[in-house]
Amino acid sequence: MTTQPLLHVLSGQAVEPPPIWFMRQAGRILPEYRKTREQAGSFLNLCYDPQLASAVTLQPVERFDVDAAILFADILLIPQSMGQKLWFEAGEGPRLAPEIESNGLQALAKTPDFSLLNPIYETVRQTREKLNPAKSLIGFAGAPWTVATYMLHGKSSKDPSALRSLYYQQPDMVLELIERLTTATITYLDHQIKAGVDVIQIFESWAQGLPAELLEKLCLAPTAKIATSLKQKHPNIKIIAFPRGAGSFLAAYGDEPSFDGISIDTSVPWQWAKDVISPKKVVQGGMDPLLVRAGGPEMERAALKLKRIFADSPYIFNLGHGFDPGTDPTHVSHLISLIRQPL
Ligand code: 1CP
Repeated sequence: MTTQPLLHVLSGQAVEPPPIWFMRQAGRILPEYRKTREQAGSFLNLCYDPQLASAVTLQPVERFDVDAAILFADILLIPQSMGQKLWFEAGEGPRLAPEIESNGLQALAKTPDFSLLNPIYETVRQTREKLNPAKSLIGFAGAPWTVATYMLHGKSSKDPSALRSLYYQQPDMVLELIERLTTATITYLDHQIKAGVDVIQIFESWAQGLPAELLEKLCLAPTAKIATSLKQKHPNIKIIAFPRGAGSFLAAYGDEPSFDGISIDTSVPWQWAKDVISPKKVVQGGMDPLLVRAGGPEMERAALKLKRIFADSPYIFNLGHGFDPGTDPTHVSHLISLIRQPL
């Protein structure tokens, strides 16, 4: 019998109070994170330094007593191991070069160097060793389409429709890239599980606006392939899919046997998720991160409403996306104490 509330709920049992963790709980809002990040010199140095990355992974558990730690890393380490250069422009975000849209798949290394990812597994080992056994350690990766969007344009695509057009113009190239990412991601997550993570979350951050046919082909099918393969190797691993912006196509995610949990974004109606997804999968998240930034009565009202809707169903408390960087950590502590009070 597991003592981890997150694993308990992911096995399909309602837990009261619901387990709590937050997306981007480590890197967005904590002053202690900023200190460690400074010590590391750069974000990527931090990702590849197991001792410091492990310290940062544990910080939110130490400060907030959340039920899970999420590995400190990034979804863009995979393209780096596939041969693209990765760096971060201050105030602008990630850059990958050479980008694939104009250079084709030759932009990638003939032989990917997946040994670059070894320090990440070491972070997992060190973290699992230090983490309280009642807390879960979540490993993660980006879903292939989401990672492909950065690889194709070499940066964050503010205009996702350009990527759809690219797919319609060069479907074979995009599908080949997704296929390679799927294979690499299976290996990456398999190693995270072997190193000790309890749960995997797959982030599909750029599903929004895709027609259903593409959601099926580019998002759901590759994500399900990853999850199915991981479950074959590790039958007890729990897997949460987070297709942000998938709208009512979430129902199809609910039908995929290899997922245990579905994380819902800010736009998903809670009652709809409870009625349509809860009978099939554990629902996670949903609350607007900007409510936590605001704090006060609006945050309190929303938190209690969410808790009421999912009372008696297996549910993981989380937000509809990562914390807003301007969020005051005392709002987070207050939110947690509210969720942990009986209704
Ligand atoms: O709590 C944590 O911080 C955990 C570690 C974590 C995770 C789970 C980081 C650290 N990034 C991620 C996931 C991630 N990275 C996603 C999926 C979740 C989401 O949609 O937010 C995505 C899309 C990325 C890509 C990425 N990496 C961006 C987004 C750019 C865009 O397109 O808007 C950025 C800015 C990064 C860098 C990054 N990753 C993590 C941190 C702390 C940072 C900031 C680096 C810095 O400038 O110091």
